[in-house]
Amino acid sequence: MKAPSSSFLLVLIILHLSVSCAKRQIYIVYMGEHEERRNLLEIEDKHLSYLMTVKNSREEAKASMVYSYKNVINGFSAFLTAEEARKLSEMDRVVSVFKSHPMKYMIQTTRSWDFINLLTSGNSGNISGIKDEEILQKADYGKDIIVGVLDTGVWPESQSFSDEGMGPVPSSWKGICQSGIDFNSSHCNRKLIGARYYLKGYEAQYGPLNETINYRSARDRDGHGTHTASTVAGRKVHNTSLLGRFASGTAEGGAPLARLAIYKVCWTTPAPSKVLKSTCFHEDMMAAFDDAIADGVHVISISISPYKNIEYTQDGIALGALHATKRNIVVVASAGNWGPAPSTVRNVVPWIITVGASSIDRIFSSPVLLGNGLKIEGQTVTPYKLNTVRPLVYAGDAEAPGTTTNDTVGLCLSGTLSQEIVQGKIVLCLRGNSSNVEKGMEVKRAGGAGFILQNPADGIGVSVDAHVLPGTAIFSNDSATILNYIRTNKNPTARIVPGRTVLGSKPSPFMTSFSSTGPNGLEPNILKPDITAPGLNILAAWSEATSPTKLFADNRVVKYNVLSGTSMSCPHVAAAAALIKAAHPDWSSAAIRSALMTTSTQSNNIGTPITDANGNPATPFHYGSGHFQPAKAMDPGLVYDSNYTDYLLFLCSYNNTAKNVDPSFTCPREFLSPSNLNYPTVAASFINGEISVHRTVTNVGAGGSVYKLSIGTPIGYSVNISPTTLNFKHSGEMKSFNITIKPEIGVTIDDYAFGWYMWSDGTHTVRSPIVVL
Ligand SMILES: *[C@@H]1O[C@H](CO)[C@@H](O)[C@H](O)[C@H]1NC(C)=O
Ligand SMILES: *[C@@H]1O[C@H](CO)[C@@H](O)[C@H](O)[C@H]1NC(C)=O
Ligand SMILES: *[C@@H]1O[C@H](CO)[C@@H](O)[C@H](O)[C@H]1NC(C)=O
Ligand SMILES: *[C@@H]1O[C@H](CO)[C@@H](O)[C@H](O)[C@H]1NC(C)=O
Ligand SMILES: *[C@@H]1O[C@H](CO)[C@@H](O)[C@H](O)[C@H]1NC(C)=O
Ligand SMILES: *[C@@H]1O[C@H](CO)[C@@H](O)[C@H](O)[C@H]1NC(C)=O
Ligand SMILES: *[C@@H]1O[C@H](CO)[C@@H](O)[C@H](O)[C@H]1NC(C)=O
Ligand SMILES: *[C@@H]1O[C@H](CO)[C@@H](O)[C@H](O)[C@H]1NC(C)=O
Ligand SMILES: *[C@@H]1O[C@H](CO)[C@@H](O)[C@H](O)[C@H]1NC(C)=O
Ligand SMILES: CC(=O)N[C@H]1CO[C@H](CO)[C@@H](O)[C@@H]1O
Repeated sequence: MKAPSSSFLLVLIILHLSVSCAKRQIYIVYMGEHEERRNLLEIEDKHLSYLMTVKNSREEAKASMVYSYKNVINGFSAFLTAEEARKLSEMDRVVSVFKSHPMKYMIQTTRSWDFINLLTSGNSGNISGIKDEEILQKADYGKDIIVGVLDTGVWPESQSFSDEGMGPVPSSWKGICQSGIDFNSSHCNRKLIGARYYLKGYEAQYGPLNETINYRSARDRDGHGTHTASTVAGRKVHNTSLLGRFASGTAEGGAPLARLAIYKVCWTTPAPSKVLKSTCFHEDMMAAFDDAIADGVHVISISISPYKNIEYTQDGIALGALHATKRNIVVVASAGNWGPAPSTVRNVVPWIITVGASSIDRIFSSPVLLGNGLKIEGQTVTPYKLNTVRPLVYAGDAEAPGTTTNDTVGLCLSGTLSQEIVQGKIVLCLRGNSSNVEKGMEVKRAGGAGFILQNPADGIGVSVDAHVLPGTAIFSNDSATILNYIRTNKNPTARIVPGRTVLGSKPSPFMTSFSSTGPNGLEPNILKPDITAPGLNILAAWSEATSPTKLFADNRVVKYNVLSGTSMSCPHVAAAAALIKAAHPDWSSAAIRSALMTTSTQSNNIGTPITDANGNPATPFHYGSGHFQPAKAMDPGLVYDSNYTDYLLFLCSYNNTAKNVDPSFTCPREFLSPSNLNYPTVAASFINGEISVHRTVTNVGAGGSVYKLSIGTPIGYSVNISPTTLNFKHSGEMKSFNITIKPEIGVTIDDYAFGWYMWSDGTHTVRSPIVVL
């Protein structure tokens, strides 16, 4: 099992509803957008009148209604049978009707932002000639920008959300601070300017919220939402660390003066489990989008990604994001933690910035010293130390009879270890079937002194945990070495060196093995993910209502915690988008995305190409355009712009689906290929002959600049771009060019090919990857 520890995933368990009428399910009846602001009661009445055409009475219609979307998104969600859904889909003004897919969702750091600065100044040279502090000043630290975070809520008492010294709430803000359990308007401030919660979908599917396992309010029980929100916009907090020992330093979000609006859409999964897990539903997320747009957020950060790709027109996140994009709200989402297998990237619509996860230059070194003198590298953030030599045992040799099968031997699953054998020893646990922290809990239960954990992911990236006992995680390939030592020695022993934080690790960044990868499973002609940012072992604020491991049996409380996942990289990019928005309030969401992507880097801190976790060169399927460099993105030179109309034209070429989101739009008679969306990357499926795509760039730098072209040709193809020089007389001017890609004669290509092209005026470099599929 290569999935990362479930402690950093928001997971939705497949539901088996045992409702009396088995075929009743939640559907979303989507009606596009509201034409004008009307009386909210009238809208709900109107929605009810649609429902009444398929239900027997007004009461029945009312009882089946889950949400009426009233602000921007027009539509409602309701319990329907397949037949009722079909009838509604044929009604006037109904754009589409789709099932709310019950699916799995996955759901600041001291070092990660410093590391970005290092990359900009150290690795790529002082090209922009501006220090990062100056950039932050130029963006006023994101002062008037409002970032909406759709997640598990927030722990408002965290110092990261202090509003000390902050100016008044921007006058454009129209949101609220919704009261609920342990949360009222006094919990909002000039930093945390809004908070709302959505659980009608959750309750419709799971029954009433068990208030002993979560707060009926925006207060965070899980920790994930507090972590992501503080990564976007946490204040500077000195001397933070995990458990006083790890990753210590100053924690600060990427846009420290930006405002936060919290939309709680994920809730504790009621299924029995030793670890707290959370669930998010489409209909709740659509309601949050509907409010966030009306409230006046500028950026939306959504560290939630579906287990499976959902068609664009049936995906609550994609639809909500389209309405947001129409108003130039930047939507940033996580790519998913389902890597490294190909085509695992999620949130693939072209109007969302999709973020992969890479490492930073910090490790938590805790090697294992074997009795034979061998030293095996390991990492940990457990506060417990066991710096003495102890007998070492393999879990597979320490199990109570009958508790495991051939498939589960050695995995330290709950209830398997024999206390008699394990007592006082260090236990080697193999990966699979349970999370890292659950394995630790089992070793502790059986009286083990410490444990060595085989890392679930292959390669060099190790996601660390604050285990409940001494322990360290080793590279997955090293477990065989330790097992061999145990097998060939009568009295095997080991010592676990206590963990310590080590900065400046090289090479960095590398792509994490869990980060979801391309090609895009829905529309391969749009490259996804778009970009990568730090997502491995990130320290940020935490909920004091859960433990750092999220194990129910762990009673520790921490203010900051270390987590890994694309959930952690997404808010880094959201923060960068907020800074750009602050510096360039008139830029479109596509221009901001373009600025981030075309200025990203493909090399690491030793000046070589960024690799995957196994040391092989990473490709645009891992990182899209590359690793973000916020300072450079402030001044990109040129941008690839697109607007709502362009996205609808894209949907025309995508199976003619524009009518499924906006029936007022008429597709042209001849569709261009989806590759022609004016995107900052080029992905094109090769059919035969040649591929030709069109691009337009807008000069956002000074007038009088001349951009020259350079090309990195994909192996086996020729690339022709015309013209090769772009002369801009003034700022705001647009220039178009065509890209033609042809296979070289006599070459048979049976794999993906990667290349790039770049415009440069000597100061700015505007780079785009090319992928031929
Ligand atoms: C970068 O260059 C500018 C001028 O080109 C200089 O003023 C600045 O100090 C340099 N910054 C660093 C970090 O070297
Ligand atoms: C909000 O709750 C706190 C307790 O958490 C209480 O002291 C305060 O009076 C409440 N404020 C309002 C406006 O209800
Ligand atoms: C609510 O959760 C608690 C803690 O998990 C559990 O003991 C209790 O039985 C649950 N109540 C209901 C009604 O499910
Ligand atoms: C920082 O925190 C640690 C542990 O929490 C404490 O021992 C130390 O004195 C603090 N340092 C400063 C400068 O406050
Ligand atoms: C389990 O593994 C043992 C030893 O490798 C083998 O003898 C046995 O047949 C296996 N059992 C099953 C059910 O596969
Ligand atoms: C395991 O992988 C790491 C990182 O790739 C490498 O440094 C180490 O030598 C490998 N160990 C073995 C036993 O192959
Ligand atoms: C969108 O951009 C296109 C150019 O790509 C332009 O022709 C069109 O007017 C724009 N539409 C809107 C609504 O701004
Ligand atoms: C779009 O077309 C492809 C094949 O052309 C098909 O696999 C896919 O299911 C279609 N999607 C929709 C939304 O119709
Ligand atoms: C790009 O190609 C199109 C269609 O082939 C053509 O009409 C257009 O003039 C070309 N544009 C440039 C800038 O070469
Ligand atoms: C329930 C479960 O996840 N079982 C898996 C345990 O791990 C083995 C391999 O390690 C899988 O084959 C099982 O499917």
